[in-house]
Amino acid sequence: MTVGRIYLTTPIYYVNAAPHVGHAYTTVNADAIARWHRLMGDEVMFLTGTDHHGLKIQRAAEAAGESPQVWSDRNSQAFEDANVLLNISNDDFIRTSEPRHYESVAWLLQRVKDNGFIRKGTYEGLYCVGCEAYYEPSDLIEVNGEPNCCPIHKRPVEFVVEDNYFFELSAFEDKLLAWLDANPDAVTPVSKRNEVLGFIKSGLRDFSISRSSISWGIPLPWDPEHVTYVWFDALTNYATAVGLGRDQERFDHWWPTVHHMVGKDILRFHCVYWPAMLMAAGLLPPQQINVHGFLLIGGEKLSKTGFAQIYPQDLADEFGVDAVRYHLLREVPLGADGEFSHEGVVARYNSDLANNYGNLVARTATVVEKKCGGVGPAPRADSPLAAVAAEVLADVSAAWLEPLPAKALEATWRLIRETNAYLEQNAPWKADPGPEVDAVMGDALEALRIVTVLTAPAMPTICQDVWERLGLPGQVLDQRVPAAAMWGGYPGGLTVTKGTPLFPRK
Ligand code: ME8
Repeated sequence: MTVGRIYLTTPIYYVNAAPHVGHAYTTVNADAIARWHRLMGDEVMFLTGTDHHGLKIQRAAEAAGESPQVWSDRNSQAFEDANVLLNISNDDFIRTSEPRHYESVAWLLQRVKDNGFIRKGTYEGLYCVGCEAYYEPSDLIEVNGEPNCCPIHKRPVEFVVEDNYFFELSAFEDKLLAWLDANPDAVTPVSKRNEVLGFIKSGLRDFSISRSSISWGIPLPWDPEHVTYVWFDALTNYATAVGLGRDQERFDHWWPTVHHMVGKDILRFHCVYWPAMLMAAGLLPPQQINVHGFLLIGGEKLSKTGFAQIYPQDLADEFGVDAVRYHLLREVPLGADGEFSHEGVVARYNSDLANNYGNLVARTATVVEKKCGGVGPAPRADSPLAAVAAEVLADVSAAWLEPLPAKALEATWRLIRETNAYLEQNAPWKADPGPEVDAVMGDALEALRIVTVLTAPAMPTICQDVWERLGLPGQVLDQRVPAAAMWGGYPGGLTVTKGTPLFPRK
């Protein structure tokens, strides 16, 4: 079920604060999906990065007494560090302050202008600096008696009047609807697709793409007094990284396969503005946009400006990197909002990792050591676990491609649970060494091998460790599914090592 080639992206994050688990949620999910595709043998390009322009960044730099370039490039490092910490396998990291991006943005703007979709006008509007977006009065809410607050940042918006260039989004209503109609999977999940359809059908307004009042941004090629404002700049990063306007061959290679993963806060920009901008330039809209919900703390969106903050490093110190990755993938399935809590991490760690996967590894290795002389027996072709493993492989493969990592892991854990139950039923630890015990342990080792291949995109380091404990050679991530996850791959005769507990109980 290989897709052949896929170009995966995360949003580029604003550099005005340190990365928190909200960012890690998106990046780890995209990373695991990228790793699954590599495991399938697909050609993968995986991009993440940081967003450097805009008023928010300019103001933060000014407050620190630094140039926005220096300030934003330094802060971007925190995101690269978080990627290293979380073992993110990105092939590129883009900063919108880079020369390659200036070149690609200028190319796109000029192309859209030449095609007649950019015009000059005056803009009056209510602007949220936090979102870097204009709001309609009807979108605004009252917060603690303060009217006209942004529904996301809960702070008053600003009234702005200026000469701007506009992108003629209104010209794309029919084309966007036709695109969504022809591509039912272009926006997932379906609830978010419906939101996009509703937004387009309610009527699209042209949006401002430039500002003359600030300097920190990319100058318009035909009017350098203006800088490109935020979304035309930020969204283009995805095209920059594969050579838009600079390397046509590379762009043509990757662009038709692009899949964006984004939070629901930036759904409109990715599912409406961006496809229209691409169409205006005569380019293909994204192949797929996967929109997820928010991690919440006590019902509130976890954000860098609010009080509710949890940093990946603190969790990694306590639970280990792979357990943090597992939690981010498993606890809140992509799509809906979900609570993130310390108690939740402990509970899932204990149930799924310590009591299930960790326990299966420990008890299997212990019995092989005690009853099979430390050498793993081969599995039986007609093991009752073989049928379960086949079903699990089909479910897991389908779920990763939806893409729903939480569902894929849930399906994988079925094989873990059924193998633990099979061991309990047969209780090889009570039996005398012999063919019966060997048969049961061969089956358990094989199930464990399959589970370990299927879990490797989620927990690459732990799974490599288990792979080696099972005596298997090479790298688990160099295996190729589906072949490597089919029953019968464990050869028997390998030395099995018990090692220290993988997931000590919390
Ligand atoms: O919007 N739960 O950057 P940003 C889940 N630069 N995901 C969360 C989250 C939470 N509580 N908090 C943040 C921007 N995220 C722009 C994007 S893209 C061309 C430009 C994740 O730093 C989620 O992916 O505000 C969300 O969409 C993104 O971080 C917003 O990051």
